[in-house]
Amino acid sequence: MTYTIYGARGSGLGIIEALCAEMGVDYETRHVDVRGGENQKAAYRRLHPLGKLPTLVLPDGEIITDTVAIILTLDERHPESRLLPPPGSEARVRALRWLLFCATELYPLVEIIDFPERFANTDECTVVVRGRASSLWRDRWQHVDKAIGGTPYLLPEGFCAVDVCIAVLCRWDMEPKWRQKNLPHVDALAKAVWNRPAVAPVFVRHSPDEKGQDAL
Ligand SMILES: N[C@@H](CCC(=O)N[C@@H](CS)C(=O)NCC(=O)O)C(=O)O
Repeated sequence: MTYTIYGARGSGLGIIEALCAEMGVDYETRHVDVRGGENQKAAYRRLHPLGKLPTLVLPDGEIITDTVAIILTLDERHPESRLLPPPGSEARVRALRWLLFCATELYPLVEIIDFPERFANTDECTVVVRGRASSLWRDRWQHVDKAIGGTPYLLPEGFCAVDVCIAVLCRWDMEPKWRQKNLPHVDALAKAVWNRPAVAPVFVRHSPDEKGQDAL
């Protein structure tokens, strides 16, 4: 009954790894060398057709890509872990709303910020496109900040998987000081998540290296 999660340090792997640690399920991680282009090679593309991370492989070999699909699958397989509030509850509606906000309005900007050349055909355009995505990234986070109930988690009902998504995503393309000043609720939520006993060691593993660089 071991889950296998593919990803890289500092990537969305941290979300799935932290959730598996919270649930106390057996899992192993497989490092994908994004800087070396391993994610774009045929072997990894057999798992994820676009070469993105993270990818989860279930104990029976079923492959799941995309963070929301992974979270919903884990929630369904381990309802006792309450990764998300129970089906039919108002809290679940709010959790799904902000989970999807993270997945559809925030996460796609990361590809533009990390790989602007995929969206522009000159160096000049690349700089403009990256700058615009980065500014949208900061604007959109303001909506997450306003939505946080402040317990310190998103929902007054308590911790859920969306908090982990927020705590991982808010580390990207954002100086900690800027986050603290401009997104005080996101910052407090992230610190609470990073300090959870099961999550803390995962977050240390996913912190930037001594040169301040992520693995991507
Ligand atoms: N839709 C995917 C997006 C994942 C994604 O963009 N992951 C980044 C790393 S955090 C990635 O794979 N970047 C490498 C690339 O785009 O080639 C999800 O929700 O998991």
